[in-house]
Amino acid sequence: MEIIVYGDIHGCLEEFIELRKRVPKNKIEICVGDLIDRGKYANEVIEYVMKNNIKSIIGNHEYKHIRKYWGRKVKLDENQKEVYKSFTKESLEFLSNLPMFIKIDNTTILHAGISNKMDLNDKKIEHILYMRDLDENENFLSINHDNPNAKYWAEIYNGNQGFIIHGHQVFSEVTKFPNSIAIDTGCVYGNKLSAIYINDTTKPWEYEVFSVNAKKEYEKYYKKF
Ligand SMILES: [Mn+2]
Repeated sequence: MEIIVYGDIHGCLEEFIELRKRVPKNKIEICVGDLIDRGKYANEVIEYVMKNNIKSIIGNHEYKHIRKYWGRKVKLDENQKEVYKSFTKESLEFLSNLPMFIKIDNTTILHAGISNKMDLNDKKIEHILYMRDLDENENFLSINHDNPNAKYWAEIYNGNQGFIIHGHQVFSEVTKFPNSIAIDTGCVYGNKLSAIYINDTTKPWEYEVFSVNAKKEYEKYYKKF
């Protein structure tokens, strides 16, 4: 199958529309999650995705808003409160029905990452929305950890859940790891929005990259690219 996968959009609708003009046409299009928050547009991005029949998986940002919608106890920041208010019922329903991951042939699309101990068929797989570093026993570490032996998950991932396309962790360029590709190039932080075109989902390591530069720095990144 031929697919296009887009990195974290985070409300950068204008760059997303530009990027769609540059990628091969009439393919299955999939967003890697984090369509919303931080950037200028939120409900507009969701409506655009729905209208253009673009697929998406859940990112940690969607998950927060969905849990709010489901009546769970969630702490939204000031910006997220405004974003939440802007959602139509249709948009919230759309977000509520997104899958945690999409697997096509040997290609797995998920938001953040996975460890070799996890199975996508497990019941509790929320960590795939937040994964960054693993400890020496390959256990999940939260974002503020101070473990000096921590490793970024993709450096040790062995491919047992398919070749993974993901976002979440920002890299200045689309970055290939042994069994995965990171495609969040930090558009909302003023860098660029990227997509990859995979011509055959049985061979996802053969891909082509497309990018458009961010129109501006919408939010400050915590470190330099
Ligand atoms: Mn993100």
